[in-house]
Amino acid sequence: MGYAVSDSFIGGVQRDIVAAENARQLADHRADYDALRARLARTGVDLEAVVEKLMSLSVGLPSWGTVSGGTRFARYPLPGEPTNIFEKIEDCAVVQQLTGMTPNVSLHFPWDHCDDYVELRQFTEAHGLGFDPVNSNTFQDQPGQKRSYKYGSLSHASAATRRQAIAHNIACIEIGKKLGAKAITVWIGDGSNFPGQSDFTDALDRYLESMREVYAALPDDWRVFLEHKLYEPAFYSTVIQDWGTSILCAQFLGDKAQCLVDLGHHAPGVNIEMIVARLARFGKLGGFHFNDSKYGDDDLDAGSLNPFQLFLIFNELVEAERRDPAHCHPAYMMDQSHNVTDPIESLLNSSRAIQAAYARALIVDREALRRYQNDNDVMMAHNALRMAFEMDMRPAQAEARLRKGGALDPIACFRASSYRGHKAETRAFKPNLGGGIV
Ligand code: RM4
Ligand code: MN
Ligand code: MN
Repeated sequence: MGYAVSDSFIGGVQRDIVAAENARQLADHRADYDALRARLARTGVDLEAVVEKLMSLSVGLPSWGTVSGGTRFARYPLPGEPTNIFEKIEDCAVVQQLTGMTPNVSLHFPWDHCDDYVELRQFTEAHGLGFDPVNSNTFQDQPGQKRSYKYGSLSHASAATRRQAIAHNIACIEIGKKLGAKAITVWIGDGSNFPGQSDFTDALDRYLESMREVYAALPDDWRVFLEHKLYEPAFYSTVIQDWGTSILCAQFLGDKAQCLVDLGHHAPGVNIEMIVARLARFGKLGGFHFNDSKYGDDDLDAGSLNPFQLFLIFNELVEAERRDPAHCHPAYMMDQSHNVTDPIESLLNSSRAIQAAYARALIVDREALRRYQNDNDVMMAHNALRMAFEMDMRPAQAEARLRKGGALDPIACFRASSYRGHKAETRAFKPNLGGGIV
């Protein structure tokens, strides 16, 4: 196949570039870190403990997020972008190399189909990566596919189409088993565009019946994540449209079924952090798709528009973990579409934004917050969150990256490496200029 692993192939950014960039910034970094440590110590926060926590943060990379995304109008491909799953893994390895916080890749089938999954697993592991949940795709027809998903998949009125969609999900589980993944995320585009087109209850019943079969194919140590989204591609009704339907379905299916929250999949203004708290309370918070959104499922870079919301979400995640450390382990992933930036840079920057939200959530004075809440001291309760959000935690974040062998300034290293320029010379350029999100 030509994807033999060799030393020169592994690790996209030359180690000496990272070392030189880190050395150049080290003295400033040390001074900033010491200042932050002293500042936080005055409020009883141990910065070392925060850095330890940051070092354990793991956010999965979406294989599809390594390629230039697009809108339904157009796509502007980037020379040097990956053309297959092996090249996507190479790019993910760069993000992990520089951030140390993205050790797993989430694959999407059939987009990431390959002939030899043993080879893919070895290749991925040789690049220092593993696998997060696999994703099925029954929202699109594939060449040669027998039955169309135009009118739905797992909830389709035709039993034969439902069988095809069920078989695809089970095939994804089989691939995931070969790769060492432990979960499958199921998002369907099923719904309707016209009032009257579909019966809400029948469609949901058919979905549940199909999902029961997918659920039955899960190995003992696997989970299935149900991902809701309010609209698109269906513009009138969607079968799994919100977290209410999602948790009901997860409860119907059983313990291995949990809900996945994609930050772009809610109506504007919805209190997503509260959804997180509710799902966690009932043991159904399975996973996360990080991105940012202004209008709908925009798939913008995490934290680029609303870092306060991202912080409030992490605040709930930290709370949930504190309440139930044995059970609350949501799988964190990014799900973004990079339309106008280099995807690697977007993934680096998004990692930083997610890490920042977590770092700030970790320094909330929870005892004081509880006290203010119980005393109905509204302003001080609010400020307990605001003060943490307004703290510049970048030195702690950089320290966590450094201790994991990463970069003090990931984007500077990436740019210094000329990685993309090199790939533009060596990778085939197969531009798909048509519309479509990926
Ligand atoms: C959907 C949803 C899914 C993702 C696809 C590409 O809107 O977010 O998670 O797999 O897009
Ligand atoms: Mn998603
Ligand atoms: Mn989405």
